[in-house]
Amino acid sequence: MPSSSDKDRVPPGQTVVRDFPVLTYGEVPNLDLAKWSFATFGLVEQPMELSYNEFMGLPRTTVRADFHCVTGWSRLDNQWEGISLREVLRLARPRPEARYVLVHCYGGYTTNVPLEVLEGDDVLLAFRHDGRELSPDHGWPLRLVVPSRYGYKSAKWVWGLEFMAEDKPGFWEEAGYHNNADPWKEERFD
Ligand SMILES: Nc1nc2c(c(=O)[nH]1)N[C@H]1C(S)=C(S)[C@@H](COP(=O)(O)O)O[C@H]1N2
Ligand SMILES: [Mo]
Repeated sequence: MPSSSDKDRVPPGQTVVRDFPVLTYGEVPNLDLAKWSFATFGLVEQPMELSYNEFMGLPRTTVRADFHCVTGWSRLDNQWEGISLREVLRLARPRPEARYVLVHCYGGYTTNVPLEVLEGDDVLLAFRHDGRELSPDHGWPLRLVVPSRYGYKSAKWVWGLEFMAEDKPGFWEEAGYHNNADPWKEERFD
């Protein structure tokens, strides 16, 4: 519900929307759950490749968070259900040298996030939004949600996390969008 405190919740240069816009570069990938998997690889003690059922068997969490797209819209009070990134990190066990993660998506999209940011307690791999399964254009069956950064870090159709010692720009970061993407600092472009 909107309230007078909305103002403190909306970062500079953003406008609140009530609908849920779709922001996708390119096509919505056509995915088959029987072939779908989720992987952790790179600098981890326990590389994994989980089937859909294996992934869905992990303990679940719910996060309520605002979502800010760099193009200027913010959607407040999203309820996300999924698997906490902390749970994935607990299983994968990043090596001490791992400091950055490149998030890989079906369709080829990537985004880079520091490991420290993924350790935040509001970061999750979500399969439900506002009480419903994700729709295909919002990332079904699985998307990352990183509430503390602009939306381009919240990768849709995720298939894997690559743990790295050095940072490596993802799709929009390579194209000139800000590497850190903190909406409260208006880190839109680099
Ligand atoms: N795979 C993939 N993930 C993506 C994108 C994309 O184009 N491809 N767009 C990003 C951008 S710019 C934003 S703002 C959010 C938008 O999420 P939504 O379409 O569910 O609103 O998804 C992000 N994740
Ligand atoms: Mo965006």
